[in-house]
Amino acid sequence: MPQATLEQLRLDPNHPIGVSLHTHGVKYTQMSDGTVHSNSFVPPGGSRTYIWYAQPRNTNTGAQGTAGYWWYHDHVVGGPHGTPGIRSGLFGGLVVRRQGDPRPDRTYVLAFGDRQTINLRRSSEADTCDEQNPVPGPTCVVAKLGEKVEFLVIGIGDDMHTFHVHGHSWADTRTGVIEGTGALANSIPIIDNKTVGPGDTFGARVIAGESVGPGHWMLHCHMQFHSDLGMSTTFHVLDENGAMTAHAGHAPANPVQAAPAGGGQDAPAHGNHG
Ligand SMILES: [Cu+2]
Repeated sequence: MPQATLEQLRLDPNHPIGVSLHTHGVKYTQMSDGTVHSNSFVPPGGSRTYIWYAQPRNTNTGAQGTAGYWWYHDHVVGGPHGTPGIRSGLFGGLVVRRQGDPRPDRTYVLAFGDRQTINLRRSSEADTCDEQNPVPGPTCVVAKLGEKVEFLVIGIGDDMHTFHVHGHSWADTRTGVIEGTGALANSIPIIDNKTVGPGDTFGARVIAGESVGPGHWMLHCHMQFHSDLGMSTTFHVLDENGAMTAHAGHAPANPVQAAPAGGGQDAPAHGNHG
């Protein structure tokens, strides 16, 4: 990279230029922390191997292990916290499973972030699925009817968000799946909306189209002013043949007028006083 370009990237003359890989949740020595603070970043033209360790639980020592839904990100671009690096997309998702954990058919990483973005896009740019040939990716969330779909939701930036998907719900457990049928299993809440703050990560496991069928299901932040500004995409559920169903469109051609309050001849009674 030309020196002039590097200098243009330098936001803080006292901060070195480079990139790094900093992860959450798993174990590493400080030499794999990915910070200027620990001198574990990569200067221009350099390279570095980062080593992470996944660990099982240890009931003898009380160590909780590293299974979970995590993310990794740059920590040095533009400043000691890598804020411009994260904002420009230098992040990703990391799943660590315990042996025997249920495996999904598909995993989508969805970062909810600043300026009402999902994976740094909003409105129509957040959903670029080609209806004839949908290619799964950061801006094309698609699955076939019945597939087990795992969402790894990441909060980036400065705002709180909520992850909400229409027509689907999941168990609020470590894996999104309930094991067993006892009283404890029955006490686990089933949810369809979950708060995600900056740096938070969680997994949500759904069965595509289960009990609701294929279609184009909205997936959005439920902070209303965020969704109104475009923090919304679509979970496309294909039919059993892998075909996209016809899109119903955003509004009916001939909108049906809502029945006025108070009801008319056909309005159902609101109570039974007999
Ligand atoms: Cu939001």
